[in-house]
Amino acid sequence: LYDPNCNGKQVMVHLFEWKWTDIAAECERYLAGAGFCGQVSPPTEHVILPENNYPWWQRYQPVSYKLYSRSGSEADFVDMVRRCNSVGVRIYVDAVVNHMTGTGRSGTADGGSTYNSVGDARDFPGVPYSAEHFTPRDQCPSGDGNVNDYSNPSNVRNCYLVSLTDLYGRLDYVRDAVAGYFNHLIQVGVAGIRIDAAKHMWPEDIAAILSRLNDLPTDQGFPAGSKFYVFQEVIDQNDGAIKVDEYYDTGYVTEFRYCSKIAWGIKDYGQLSNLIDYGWGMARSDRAFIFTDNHDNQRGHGGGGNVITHESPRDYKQAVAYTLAQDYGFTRIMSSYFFDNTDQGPPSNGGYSTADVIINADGSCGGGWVCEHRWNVMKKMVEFRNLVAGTTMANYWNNGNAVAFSRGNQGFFAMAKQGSMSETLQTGLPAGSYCNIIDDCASSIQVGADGTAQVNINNYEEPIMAVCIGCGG
Ligand code: LM2
Ligand code: CA
Repeated sequence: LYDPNCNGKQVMVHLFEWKWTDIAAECERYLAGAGFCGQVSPPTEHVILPENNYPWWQRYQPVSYKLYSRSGSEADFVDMVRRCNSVGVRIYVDAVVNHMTGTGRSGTADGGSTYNSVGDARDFPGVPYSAEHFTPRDQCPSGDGNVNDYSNPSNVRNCYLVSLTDLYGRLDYVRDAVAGYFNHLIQVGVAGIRIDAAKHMWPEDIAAILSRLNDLPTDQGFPAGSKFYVFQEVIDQNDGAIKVDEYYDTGYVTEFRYCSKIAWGIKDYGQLSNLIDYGWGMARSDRAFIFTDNHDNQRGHGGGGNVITHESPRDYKQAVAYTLAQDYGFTRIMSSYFFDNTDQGPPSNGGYSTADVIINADGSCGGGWVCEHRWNVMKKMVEFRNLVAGTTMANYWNNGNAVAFSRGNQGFFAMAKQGSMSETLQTGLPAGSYCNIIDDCASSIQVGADGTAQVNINNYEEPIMAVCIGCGG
């Protein structure tokens, strides 16, 4: 439940809207060597909306739990999970189980299942669900049946989120159906899930689903008794009745306050000293699932917010580097595609067919894919985070323009907002010479017997130093 089952690795990348065939290849050619695990987009059958030009959010309107989506078929999905597992890259699925499609929709999904939510109909024969499996209207204290009062948990959890047909999670039938979907993922070899819209589900309903799950399969390399890793999407920005700590018993929780905090800290380095504010109610470290931005808030969805994204590369590198250097939470990196409008789907071959990810000769991506996870700073900081795992931050120093700290006596990190710094600092490291992995060892520090070193940074675009025992080896 709390172990990402990622063989000790500390970071996952969200390969937003990638096809299964591309992810399988990426596991083998990049993620395994770079030390990542990976989150994928919802694999279930979903609505198809040509009238909205096939937006990315089609996949947040499931039609059944058949594994047939814009990213590929069940056979492609199984092949991806198995190939990734065999190179040590664990896969986490984005699971949409609070609801099915929006109201007023009908048609046939890409895996062949029909759906009808027009009027009072709630027909999803691919599961199957019918009207009695959706939250009764008298359970929702809202005038129009939609979520509109975040101060009232019954409103948030029993009403329809942006008119999405809300599953009645109190029913054993619904719990069994969702658990059946998850047990299918487990049998394939998926290591865990993001629970989409968990804030809109009752924690006891989530617990009841999880209590029905099998252990992870030993034939996919999981130690006997391994549990499905769970991180729950709970957007708690101190603006409503639902708090992240209600969900600690059922897994990790997304910590969206971290997104605003790191954005603020990069703008004003002095604020980095107060990054984790338990007075704000931020989740405890062993339950916090953190990221600088996600697929929603990078495009103003899911509540949006002031977040730094790949569109400001210099700030973004600092934000991700700091996130990976410090010791709070379990971390996820975003891997995006470029977009002109906030609904736009992934790069396509025309219409609904998602384009391949292009890998350029220099290792960057083309064809409209950003691939932040392939940027040099991100790759190196993932190496750093994996190697210093288990240590805590120490020797913290911050003068408002530059910041530095050690990770126990294993690693040392420094960053300079204006692009340069020159300071004698305590590194916490044993005496010796250590090279900066961020600039591929072009610079280094000499640590004396007392643990101090002269720390110089002179690099405007990537003003970051990371050294550690074992780094760059
Ligand atoms: C989430 N949080 O709990 C995500 O933060 C949010 O982005 C997801 O919505 C939501 N869960 C449901 O999974 C996304 C997208 C919405 C989109 C929904 C459903 O951000 O814009 O809503 O997926 O596809 C769309 C339309 C909306 C319409 C709805 C239902 O944008 O206008 O509501 O479909 O037809 C009438
Ligand atoms: Ca609900």
